[in-house]
Amino acid sequence: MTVLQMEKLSNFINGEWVDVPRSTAVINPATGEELLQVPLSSAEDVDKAVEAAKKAQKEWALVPAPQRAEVLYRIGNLLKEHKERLARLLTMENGKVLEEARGEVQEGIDMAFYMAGEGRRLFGQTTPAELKDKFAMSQRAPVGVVGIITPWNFPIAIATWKSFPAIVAGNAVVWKPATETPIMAYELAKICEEAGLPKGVLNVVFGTGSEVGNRMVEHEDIRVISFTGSNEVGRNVAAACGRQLKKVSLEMGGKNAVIVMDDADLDLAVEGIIWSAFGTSGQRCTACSRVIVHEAVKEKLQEKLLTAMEQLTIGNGLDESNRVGPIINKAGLEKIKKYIEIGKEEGAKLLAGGYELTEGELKNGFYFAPTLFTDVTPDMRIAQEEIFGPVISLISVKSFEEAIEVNNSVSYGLSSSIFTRDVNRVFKAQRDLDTGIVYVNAGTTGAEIHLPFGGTKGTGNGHRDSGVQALDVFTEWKAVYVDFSGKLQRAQIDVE
Ligand code: UN1
Repeated sequence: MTVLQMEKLSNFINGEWVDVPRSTAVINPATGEELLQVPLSSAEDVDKAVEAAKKAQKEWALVPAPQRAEVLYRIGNLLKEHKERLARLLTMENGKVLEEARGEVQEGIDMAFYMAGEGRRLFGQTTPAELKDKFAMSQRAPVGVVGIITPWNFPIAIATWKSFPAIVAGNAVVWKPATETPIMAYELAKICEEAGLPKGVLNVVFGTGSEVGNRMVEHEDIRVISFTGSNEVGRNVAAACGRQLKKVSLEMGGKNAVIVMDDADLDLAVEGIIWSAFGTSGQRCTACSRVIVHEAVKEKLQEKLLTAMEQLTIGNGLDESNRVGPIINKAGLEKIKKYIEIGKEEGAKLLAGGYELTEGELKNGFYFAPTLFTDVTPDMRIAQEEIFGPVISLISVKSFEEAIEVNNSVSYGLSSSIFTRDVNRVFKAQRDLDTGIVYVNAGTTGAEIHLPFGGTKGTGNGHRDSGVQALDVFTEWKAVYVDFSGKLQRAQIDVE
């Protein structure tokens, strides 16, 4: 039976598919149609998942890492085999256009193979010891049971950024996917099952943040929480984890800018802006929502942007002629509309878009016209707060230094980009842009999975997803000393 023939999804606990009485509808944002029901689990369901994970983890940690990695290789191959089908399902539950959905599944495939490689590395360090006939090393140890909480905008990629490093390092996972996009979670759990991941190593509990998420955060046997979502929720998660001295890794969005200098290739800059601002309808943490442009090229850039925006085709992502899909749901749409009003009240000039699209086939979905504000000043709310929609604010500056300053003037620090041909500016920018990710002559999106993903300031709390750095979230460093002198040697005292 394919997932769309199912009426309701089940939790995946200890390798079993477990029915939950309460549920809510999953809506295709392109059409407004119900796809199926997703469980609304309770705190007790989380407890059961943690219990299973705890038991499974003890065994899993003893499996040699290269063998743990073999499961990830199989997962990677299955993801590859099912890529097209998964991409279509992803488009249906999330709305992103098929081309982007394929790209997202590809991130999952890449992550599987990359982390499988870690099974033969998981490097630690050997260091000299202070004393004779003594050996010292530090190695990574799994933390135990980890909780991952993932958003709807990248329902499979982000899940793999978090679960695969956790799994290869010998942890067991309790995962709460977003209720808007549970199909990717179901499919990934199915693939893990088919790949032979031992039962209990990955558990999926569907439900809301207030029930499932809260219990995960409070549960004393979950030693790490890795969360991607809104700033407001992330701060609460961090506070609760802090009270329990629980490690927490947060990724909470961005207010990413493309800087266009007076010497930039403007056509290239426009392509970069269009792709990173309107791809995924602006619903990426990395989406470009500010364009900081040198005053000498402002008019020209504006004109070129407007022309390019007119060419964007908007509609159901399953139709490959569409470049921009819907917004996730009504609430997302309302939030964008609210910011359009705020922008107008603040005195920004609306040059394009600014309205919901309801014509013809679009009427039952949630669509918003690509929007361009100009004459925006850096302190306006539309230039400071994350809108999570297809809205760009154009800010004009007089110099390179001012551009950097404006870029850094927001509370977020995820991604940034600069278009310039001046090599000195390139190197200054990569040093001075206060974001976790910097692009030169490319838009703000498109992070690759083998590099660290995350940001400074309000974007996170110093941890990174993906890349080898993700292992730091899911492992503890253990220092090991082996004294082979046959006598008691006292460090710091018996040193000759
Ligand atoms: C996100 O929006 O949270 O860099 C993830 C990118 C993608 C991932 C985005 N590779 O845009």
